[in-house]
Amino acid sequence: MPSQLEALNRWIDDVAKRTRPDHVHWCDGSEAEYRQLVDEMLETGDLVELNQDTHPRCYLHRSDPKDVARVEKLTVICTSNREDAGPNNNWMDPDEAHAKIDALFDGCMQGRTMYVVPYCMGPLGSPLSRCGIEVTDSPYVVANMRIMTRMGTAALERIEREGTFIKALHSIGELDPERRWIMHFPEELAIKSYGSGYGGNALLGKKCHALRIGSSQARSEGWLAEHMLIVGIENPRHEIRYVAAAFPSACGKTNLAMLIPPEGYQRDGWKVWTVGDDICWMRPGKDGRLYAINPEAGYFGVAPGTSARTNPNALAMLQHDTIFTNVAVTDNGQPWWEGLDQRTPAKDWQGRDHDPANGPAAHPNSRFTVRASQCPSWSPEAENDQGVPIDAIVFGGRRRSLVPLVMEARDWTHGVLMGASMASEATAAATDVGHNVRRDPMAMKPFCGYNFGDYFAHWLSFDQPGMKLPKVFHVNWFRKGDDGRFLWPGFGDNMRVLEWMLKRVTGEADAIETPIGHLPRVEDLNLDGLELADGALEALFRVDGAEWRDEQAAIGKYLESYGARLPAALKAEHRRIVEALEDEAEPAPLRVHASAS
Ligand code: O2Y
Ligand code: MN
Repeated sequence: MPSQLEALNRWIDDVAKRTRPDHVHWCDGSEAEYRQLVDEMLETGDLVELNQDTHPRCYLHRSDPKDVARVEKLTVICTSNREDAGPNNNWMDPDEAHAKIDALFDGCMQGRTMYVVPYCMGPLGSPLSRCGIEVTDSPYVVANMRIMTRMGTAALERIEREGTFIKALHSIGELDPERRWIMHFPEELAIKSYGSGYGGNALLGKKCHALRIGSSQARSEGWLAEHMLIVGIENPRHEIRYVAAAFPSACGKTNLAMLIPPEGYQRDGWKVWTVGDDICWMRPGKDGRLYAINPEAGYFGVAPGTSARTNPNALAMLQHDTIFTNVAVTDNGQPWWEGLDQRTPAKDWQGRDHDPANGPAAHPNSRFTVRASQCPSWSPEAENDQGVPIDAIVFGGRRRSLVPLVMEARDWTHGVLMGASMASEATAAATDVGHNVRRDPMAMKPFCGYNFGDYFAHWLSFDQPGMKLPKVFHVNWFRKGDDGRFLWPGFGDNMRVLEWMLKRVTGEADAIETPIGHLPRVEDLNLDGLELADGALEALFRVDGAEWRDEQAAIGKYLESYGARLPAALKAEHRRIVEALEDEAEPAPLRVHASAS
């Protein structure tokens, strides 16, 4: 048997033979190495210095204008059996996929340096963490991986000790959208990505490893790799309870992860601690609870919309040591994006003089990359090797109508169904039922590395005797009134909903039972200091029987698309809800004082 180091060296030699770089650099992850990379990128123009007086060690990267986001249609799962990838993924036969992408890799690094980047997803000493090696020809990717992961010598040492790692090969190639693939080989624990230097396509530790390969590994090893933020909520008795929450993009995930409680809550001693803003790995502990780590060490957040009102914590952390990608710049060299403030930028994301006729100044998917510990609400528990115990799992989507502000699943199976039927508006829709709403189970549609039918079964399998599973909730911050305005203020006031959930966890609050889940009683929601429009509360919790029967019909159709792989228990749970809705002509339009279990 070759040692792990020999196997690694052989793989690196093979890659170098194919890609033919001028130099090979093994990254140690040191500060000196990072500085050297930054200096080289400033020299080549890959990075532009921002105002170093107001934003020390902050830089701007402008990506190729045709390379600005993840590309789902070029993202494939390569399994021997097509059914294992499922209808939720693009599929390619592994041999065909290797042949296709290896042809692109041939000689692609000539004239470039090949960087070997050992990284660890999760705290270096945690049994929940997993390692990988990304080989890339992009210094921008290396710099981002150093912020986003535990990268360098310590990760390499763990790989040598552990004897296993994900092989992640990346080249920016020609940045040609016609010669671009993001391929995953879960059976080989390998990733190959060619032709993009952007975010999820190129920082292979993130979506490719921590979610697509991670979810498949998690299934075989008995844990969960989820697209979830993790927050700790500290109450005035200094007890901290942890919540994991899954939302599709554009639902304010980073804002919720860094929430600042309303003034009254702060006065009473409530605090929010950020463990993670995007990805959560959870596994059962000896006590039957689920313990979670954030496999990442940084945030790759969307800049537009981030402001002193929406996310003061994020704004504070972006004042230094941050790489910005595709934001605009003010005339004094500061980063700028839509929603930040009233200033007019000088240059847009492509470096052109700003002209509103060209569209937004910052690209709508412009990003910041920053170390997680720079966030004022960062939780030191993010470094806990054992992870944090999760008391509540929250699913959510953007729904202008139909879906109440919050509801609680009656049990784990119902919670899994809630997650499996999650949906969010893709565009401003006239009506909330039908093709404008995209189903996005557990917010994992673009990220689950295997068949969703098997994934739902894996979720259900955690419901075993002795397990103390989290309570499951569904939220909708985005319900609108007849006047088209949001009924709920969101942001810091979402704390009120989180408090109700945690009261449910500790048995301190009652609830109203409806066919679709348990709703809060008004007296159990802390609404002190909150001014809502007349009738808003009733509208936020209205459950319309006819609309919900239509919704359940749409959910049933969607679930059927997973055919024989759909677990019978999930089908039965769906049937139970359909029948309960049929039994009740008009379920529970906010019964303020009625109470149920
Ligand atoms: O467009 C990209 O490549 C970034 S995608 C992304 C980045 C950070 C967190 N979440 C996401 C996502 O698409 O869910
Ligand atoms: Mn995400």
